[in-house]
Amino acid sequence: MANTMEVKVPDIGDFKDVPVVEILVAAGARVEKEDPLISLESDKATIEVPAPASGTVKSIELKVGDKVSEGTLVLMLSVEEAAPAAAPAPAPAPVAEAAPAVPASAPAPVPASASSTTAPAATAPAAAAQDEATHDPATGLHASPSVRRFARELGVDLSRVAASGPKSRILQEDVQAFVKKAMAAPPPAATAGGGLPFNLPPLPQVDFAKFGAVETLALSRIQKLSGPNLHRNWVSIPHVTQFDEVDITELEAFRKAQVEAMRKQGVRLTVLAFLVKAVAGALREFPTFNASLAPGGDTLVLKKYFHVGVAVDTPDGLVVPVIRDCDRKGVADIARDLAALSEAARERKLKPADMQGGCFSISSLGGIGGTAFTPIINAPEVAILGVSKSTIKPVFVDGTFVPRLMLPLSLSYDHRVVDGATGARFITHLNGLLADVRRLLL
Ligand code: CAO
Repeated sequence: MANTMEVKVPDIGDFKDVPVVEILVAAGARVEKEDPLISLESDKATIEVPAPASGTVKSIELKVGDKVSEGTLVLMLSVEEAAPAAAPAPAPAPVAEAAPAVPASAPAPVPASASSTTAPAATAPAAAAQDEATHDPATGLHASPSVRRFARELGVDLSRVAASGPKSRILQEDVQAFVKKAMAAPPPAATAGGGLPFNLPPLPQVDFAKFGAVETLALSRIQKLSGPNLHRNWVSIPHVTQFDEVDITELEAFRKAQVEAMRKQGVRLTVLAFLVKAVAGALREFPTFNASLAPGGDTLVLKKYFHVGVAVDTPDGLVVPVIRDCDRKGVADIARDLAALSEAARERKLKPADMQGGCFSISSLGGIGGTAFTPIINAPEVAILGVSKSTIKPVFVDGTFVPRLMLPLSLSYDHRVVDGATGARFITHLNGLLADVRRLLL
């Protein structure tokens, strides 16, 4: 007949209010007498509380982080044989006497350290007993307490360690191999202030072919090169994207009036050249947009030149050649540079210097479509302008709706450098420059 037993923290010597660092079993799990149930860790010792009898865990009565002393209720255990209604778990030393043999594949004992010892009463055999691998149904992990302790000391998340032991058991060597690999890996992308922003679990590995036909396609060289940089920029820069719409009706009328004359000079005049010019004007007005965070993240490097990068779509992927000194160039010269650089990009003739020194980038998808998007900042720049397709919209002017050509803008900025009000002022200023093309001449 099954009895329910309260399992309490046994005599743990002078230790009081010791934090629970690990719960080694879950409700519903079958445990054998002496199996470790929880780990406690004071600043001097690690103590594992063993099961006083074999049975099934009915409920866990504490959680990781709780502080416990002798007599604290650990869990409720359903035991087959008659048992006292309440029993403290045996002290670690007696546990050793009843401990099962350590399997041949058991990891080497963890070297003793000041921060990791057994409980005062524990003996060497006790430590060996606690090395019996336990399976945690909650996490699916199979590892002995000493391996768990070893991993904990090194700050290793066991769910990220590949198991090489029998029945997918994680061995001490597996933890060591994991740490070696992590140490050999290149340093993680640091933020301007240093440090890694996330510690995420690996993505699930899915066999897509199980669900239907698939084919694999290698990423292009440019995609392989730019992917890690885009990822770094996306996770390490706090992006804010500010949207706006500019009335470019007048600008478009002016552009159309010039297109033919410019074409005769070999210049293809699109709205993008005006945008580059307007951005240079806005950068002059808002110096923190024409800046980069210095290493360490405490100071801003303000640039006194105005070089604007333009994202160009090529069959191999995206590249960002830079148009130099846009503040000093007219719109026609900018259009000429833009055409030359985008042609060189598509013919793979860009030189590394053509893609260096940019202060701010523009990514225009206006020739393709879409209403808005959230461009990723091209670090170490602090902002980027996304441009979408202009469309004619009804705009309420002087009491009536009139058709106006509206251009959607999406400005992403680094919120460590630019605050929301400055972001809104920048885009409003840019809007004003584009809405009244004469202001671009000033
Ligand atoms: N709204 C409406 N029409 C637009 C427009 C806009 N915002 N921008 C351009 N157009 C029109 C142009 O006027 C042109 O029309 P015509 O064929 O009648 O002359 C047509 O769209 C194609 O323009 P374009 O794209 O060839 O020229 P551009 O100067 O606007 O852009 C370049 C040049 C190199 C930036 C562009 O070709 C390009 O590669 N864009 C993609 C950039 C990109 O992929 N960004 C994404 C980055 S994130 O992955």
